[in-house]
Amino acid sequence: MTLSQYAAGLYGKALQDCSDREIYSALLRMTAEKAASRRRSDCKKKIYYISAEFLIGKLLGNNLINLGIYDEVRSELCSAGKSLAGIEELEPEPSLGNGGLGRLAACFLDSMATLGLAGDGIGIAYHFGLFRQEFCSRMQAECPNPWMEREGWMTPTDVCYPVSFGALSVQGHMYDIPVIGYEGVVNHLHLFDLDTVDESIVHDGIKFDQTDIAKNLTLFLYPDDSSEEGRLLRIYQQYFMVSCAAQLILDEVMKKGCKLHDLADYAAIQINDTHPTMIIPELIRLLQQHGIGFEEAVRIVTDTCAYTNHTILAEALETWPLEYLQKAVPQLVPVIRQLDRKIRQQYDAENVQIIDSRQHVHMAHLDIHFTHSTNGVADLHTEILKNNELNSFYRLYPDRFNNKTNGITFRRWLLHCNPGLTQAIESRIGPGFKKNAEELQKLKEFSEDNAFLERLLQIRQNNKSALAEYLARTQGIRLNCSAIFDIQIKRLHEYKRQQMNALELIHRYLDIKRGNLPETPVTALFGAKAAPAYTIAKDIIHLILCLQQIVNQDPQTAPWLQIFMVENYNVTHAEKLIPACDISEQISLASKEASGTGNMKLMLNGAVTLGTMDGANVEIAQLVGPENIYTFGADSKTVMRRYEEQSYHPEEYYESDPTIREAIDFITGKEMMQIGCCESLSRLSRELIRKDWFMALPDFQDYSAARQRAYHDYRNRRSWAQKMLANISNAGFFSSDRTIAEYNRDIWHACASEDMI
Ligand code: 26V
Repeated sequence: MTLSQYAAGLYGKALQDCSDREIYSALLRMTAEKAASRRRSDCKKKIYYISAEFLIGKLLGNNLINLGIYDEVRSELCSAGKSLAGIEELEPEPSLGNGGLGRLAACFLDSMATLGLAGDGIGIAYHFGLFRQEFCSRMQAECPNPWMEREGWMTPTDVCYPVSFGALSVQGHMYDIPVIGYEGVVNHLHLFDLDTVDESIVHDGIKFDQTDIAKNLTLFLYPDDSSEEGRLLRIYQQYFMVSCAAQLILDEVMKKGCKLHDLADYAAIQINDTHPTMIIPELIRLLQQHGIGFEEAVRIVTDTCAYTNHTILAEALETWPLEYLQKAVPQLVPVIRQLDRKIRQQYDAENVQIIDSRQHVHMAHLDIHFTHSTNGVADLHTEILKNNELNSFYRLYPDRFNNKTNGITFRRWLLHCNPGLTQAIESRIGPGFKKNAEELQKLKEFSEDNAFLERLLQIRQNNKSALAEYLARTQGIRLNCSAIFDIQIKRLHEYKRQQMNALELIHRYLDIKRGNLPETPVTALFGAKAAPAYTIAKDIIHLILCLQQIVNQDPQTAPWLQIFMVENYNVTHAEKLIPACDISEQISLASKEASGTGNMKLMLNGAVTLGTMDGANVEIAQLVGPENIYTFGADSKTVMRRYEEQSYHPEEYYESDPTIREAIDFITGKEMMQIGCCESLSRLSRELIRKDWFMALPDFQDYSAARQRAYHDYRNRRSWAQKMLANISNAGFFSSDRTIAEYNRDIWHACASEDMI
C-alpha cells in the first residue's frame, strides 16, 4: 500500500489535503505495520543488550530507509507538495542517553537487526530522559525533555514484572520500540516503566523529591548523584532495570523449552558498562530459587554474561556502599557477600576483591570475575586496560580480555544524514557499500578524478548552507558559510578539553586584533551538555558563551572568526552538524577517551581529524595515513608517566609561556568580566593555572601549530578534497556491522539468520 492509499483509508482525503501531523501519524502506522510483517530472526540464541542508555534519536527517517521505502515516500510526498524533512521535524527526540555509550547501544541494535541476529535491547523508559539544555545569561540551565506521545514508536505490552526493594514493591511495565534492520530482521528495544510515576512532582527545572521512589523512579536518566538520596535513586533504577530484564530473559528462554542449566545456549547477556551489573547477583538469586545450587548458578551466569568497559577514568568506575545496597536491594546483599567470599578464597590481592575495606562494592570487579568476556572499545583502550588499569585481573584471566573497536551505523550516519554524499558515492561504486561498508575502499580509485573531487567540495558547501539555514531558523545563529567549519561536538568533560580549544580561540582572537589576519575565516562550533552537578564543566560552557558574544560582536574580528555553541546538542543536531564539518576536533588527553564515536561519524562524512593519539583516533590515523589527519600532543605513555611521577606543574607553563598566560588572563580580563560571572570565570582560570588535571597547557602549543597547519592546507582545495576522500574511503572499518559481527564471532556465538535452530 502506498502512503496516499494509507492516508485515504485513515482520513478519507488526498495526501495534499492532509496536514503534516496527519501525514506523520499515517507514516507511523504504515511503518509499524510493515515492521510487524517483517521476518523475525529464527536464531536459537538471543542476545540481550542491557543498557541504562539507548540514545536512539528520531526514528522515522531511519525506519523508512531500513524498510527500503524512503525515496518512494519522499517523492510521493513531494508530488503532493509536502516535505518529508519537514514531517521528520515533528517527531520528538527521546534523550535516553548522555553521549557515546548510549548512542553506541543504539547503533548496535541497528546492526544486530541488519545482520539478522536475534538481539533485543533492555533499558528504562525515562519520561524526561536527560535534561534539555537552555542557555540563560550565558549559562547552562536544565529543563525536562518530555518525548512520549500518545502516538509514537513506543507501545505498551501486557508484560509486567514485580520488583521489590525491601519492603516496597513495584510493578515494572514493559514498553516496546521496534528495531528495524536494513534489509534485515525486526528486533525490539524493551523499555521498562512504572505506572505510578508522577511527572507533576518535577518543579524549577529538573528538581523533584528524590525519596518517593514509586513516583520518581523512571522520571530522569542519571538523576543528580551529588547527594546520598540521588545515589540511592540510581541504585533503585539499576535494580529495577535488571530485575525486569532477568525475569523477561528467564520467561523467554523457558518458553523456548530451555532447561535453566543450559541458559547460555539460549541467551547471551551483554552488560553495557557497570550500570546493569546487578543482573549477575540477581540471576544467581533467581536460579537458586529454581533449585540450582550456588556454584552451578555462578557458572551458568558466568557463561551467559559478558561485560564491556567504556572508561578508565577512576571517578567513573562505579562502587556502591554496601549499606546503600542493604537499604535498596537487601535480597542481593547475601549473594554479593557470598561472591565476595568466593573470590577471597581464591585470590589474596586486595585490589581484585568485590567488597573493599571501606565496605564498598566494586561493580566492575563483579563483572570481570563473573562473566566470560571483558572487552574494551578501541585497541589503545583495551591495551591500557590489560597493561595498566585492570592488569591484576588480566593476569588472572588473560583469555577473557578482548578488544572490540566501536562502530557506527552507516544507515543513520551516512545514508540518512548525508544523502548528497551517499548519491555521489553510489554514482562511482554502486550501492554495495550500504551493506558492506568495506566497499568504500573502492573510492580510492577516484582520488585523481577532478570531477569527483569537485563534487565532494560542492556537497560540503551545500551541507554548510543547510546547517546555516537550520541554525538561523531554530537558534537565531548566523554562520559565515565561506569559513572553515571547525567543530567540537561531544559531552562537556575536562578530559575532552573543550577548554584547550577555547584557549586557542582566545589566542586567535587576540592575534586578529593585533592585525594578523588568517588566510581563511574560521567558524568554530561547539555542542555539549554538562552534567548538572559538574561545576567546572558548566564554567567552561560559560566561558565559551561569553567568548561567543565578545568575538562575534567585535566588528574587527567578526568577518574572520566566529564562535558558536549550539544549544541542546543532541542526535538531531549531530545529523546536521556532521555533514557540514571541515575539521573534526578530537583533542582529549591521550589515554582518557576510551574510543570516541563522533570521530568516526565525522571521518565518514569527509571531515579531517585534528586530534591526539587517543582512543579510536589511533586507528583512524593508521587507516588514513599521516597526510590525511593532523595529530599532536603527548602520547598516552608520556601522559601516564607524568601522572605517575606527579611531575606536571601548570604554573610553570603559565609563567614561562606568554601566549598561554595571555589567553588565560583574558578569561578574567575586563571584556569577560563585563558580561560574565566573575565567580565562575575566576574559578576556571584558577583551575587551569593551579591544577589543569587534564594537561591542556603542555599540549597547547602543539595543538595550535597543528590547527594552523590544517587551516593553511585547507586553502589548497584539490588536495583538501583528496584528504576528504581518503577519510571517507577508509571509514568502512568503523561500521558497527563489523563491530557486531566481531562480538558475535568472539563473545555471543549466536547464529546468523541463515542458521536454523
Ligand atoms: C562517566 C563519568 C561519570 C562520573 C564523572 C566522570 C565521568 C567520566 C566519564 C564517564 C564515562 C562513562 C562511560 C562512557 O560513557 N564512556 C564512553 O563510551 C563510548 C562508547 O564506548 C566511548 O566512545 C567514549 O570514549 C567513552 O567515554
